[in-house]
Amino acid sequence: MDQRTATLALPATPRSFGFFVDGQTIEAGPRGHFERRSPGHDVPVTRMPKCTTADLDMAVAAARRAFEDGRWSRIPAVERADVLLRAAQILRRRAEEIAYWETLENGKPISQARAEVGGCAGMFEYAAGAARALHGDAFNNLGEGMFGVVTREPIGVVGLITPWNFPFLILCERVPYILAAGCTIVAKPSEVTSATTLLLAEVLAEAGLPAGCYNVVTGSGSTVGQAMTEHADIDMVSFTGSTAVGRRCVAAAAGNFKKLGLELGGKNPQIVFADADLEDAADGVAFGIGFNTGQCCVSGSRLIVERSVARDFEAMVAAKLAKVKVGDPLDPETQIGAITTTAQNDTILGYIAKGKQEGARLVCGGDRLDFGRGQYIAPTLFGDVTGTMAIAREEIFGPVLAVMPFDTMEEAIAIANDTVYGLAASVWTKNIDKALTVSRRVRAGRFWVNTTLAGGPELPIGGFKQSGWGREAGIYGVEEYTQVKSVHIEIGKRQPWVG
Ligand code: TXE
Repeated sequence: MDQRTATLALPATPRSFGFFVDGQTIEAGPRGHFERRSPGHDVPVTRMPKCTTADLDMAVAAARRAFEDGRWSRIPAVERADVLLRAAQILRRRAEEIAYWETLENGKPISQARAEVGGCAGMFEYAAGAARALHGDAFNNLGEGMFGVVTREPIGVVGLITPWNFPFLILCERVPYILAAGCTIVAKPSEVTSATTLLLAEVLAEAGLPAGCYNVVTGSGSTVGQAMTEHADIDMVSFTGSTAVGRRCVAAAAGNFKKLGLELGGKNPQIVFADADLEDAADGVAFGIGFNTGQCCVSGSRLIVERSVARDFEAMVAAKLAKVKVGDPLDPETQIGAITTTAQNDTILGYIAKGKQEGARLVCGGDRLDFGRGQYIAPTLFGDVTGTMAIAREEIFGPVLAVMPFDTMEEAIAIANDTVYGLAASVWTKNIDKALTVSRRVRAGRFWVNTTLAGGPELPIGGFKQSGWGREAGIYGVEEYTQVKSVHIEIGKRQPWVG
């Protein structure tokens, strides 16, 4: 049977992983394991070493040695590019295996995981080019006796803390760019989704990345993650996760003033004008909240829709959501899989209860779906939501959409900006003036016109306001992991200070 059209089988026994330091896989041994159960099937699928802060120290020391001796940071960019291109080829070859473990640990549909791994290979290809394109600046306007050059240098050892919603995609929106800049890495994946971060270590080793340049320490956020943000020998931490932990990272980073990249929460608006292609917009809005079970920092979780079409449009979105195929993540037909963690499942159900309590009108969904095993929630839509309700203000991180009508463009912009977050936004209209005005006035790091959740290796990712600091991906994402040095070069003899 064709593997890509059949529902895949669960592993017979959970797969045990070691962690990865200085080119070596180290078994858990006396550290013990975390066991991960598939959220879609409620069976154990992987076992990860419970690493300690001593393991982190060992990984940081390896990354520091690798950085300082220049085995990666000082080789010609074309050689770095070769490794990244080989990694892309290996990723494509091993895509099926990576997608399988991603789906088992995360609960996302296998078809989506496959597409994500393909996208990740593209990130490596783009970053290979960016490694070679990265350059500084020259100042030939300083007079006869002086020439100025600005160089970009890799920032050093980067700690990478990633979440469970896109374990591999978020990793690959960073790793190739960090490597392209010439840095070395210690990665700490979420304790519930570490498998594919470790599989990437095998891919990079096979691609020829020197030992010590990519290390993975598995462990809890409160121990290994916290120690990483405090570590005196890490030059920069890139953190993706909750705003609360992001705040802790800022405090911890003060120790050695390490640079931080932060991608945090979002409460992203979808603004729909009456003149939009409403069929297209309804599909986009349903995708924007249903994709990855709404567990995306860029999910479009607030539908701000022109009042004249609000009720009809709400019904169109509800009809779309009712048709989406929710179910077994290993079934290639599935569009929405399981909720990744039991804590997140409880959080989402808690917000649904709160929405009802606060007087929002439940249009569709609103409950868990019972498939006999695993945790699933029906895509949910609330009408009559006001700006003070929790479901309008707080990041739910689940398939729950809040509908808020508007009368004028000014009002739509005001509602869109009435949030502490600023990660992403979409506008749906066939009027170019409205599209441009809204795109300029909404405060968000990513903006979509007549589409949503579009991405790729070229355009940068990151947030305004409390959604974060810095940018990942694109040439900006490579530059983020560099620092600039100014070099003044005297031509001829300098003007003496002492006569
Ligand atoms: O995130 P945490 P959680 C949001 C979303 C979700 C909420 C909670 O709203 O409901 O966060 O999710 C590591 N120092 N997002 O609790 O705890 C942790 O091990 C250093 C938005 O899972 O922030 C994991 O690797 N690191 C989001 C990573 O941080 C620490 C993605 C994220 O976990 C740490 C995920 C500490 N003290 C959740 N504590 C997005 N922006 O996409 C934990 N970690």
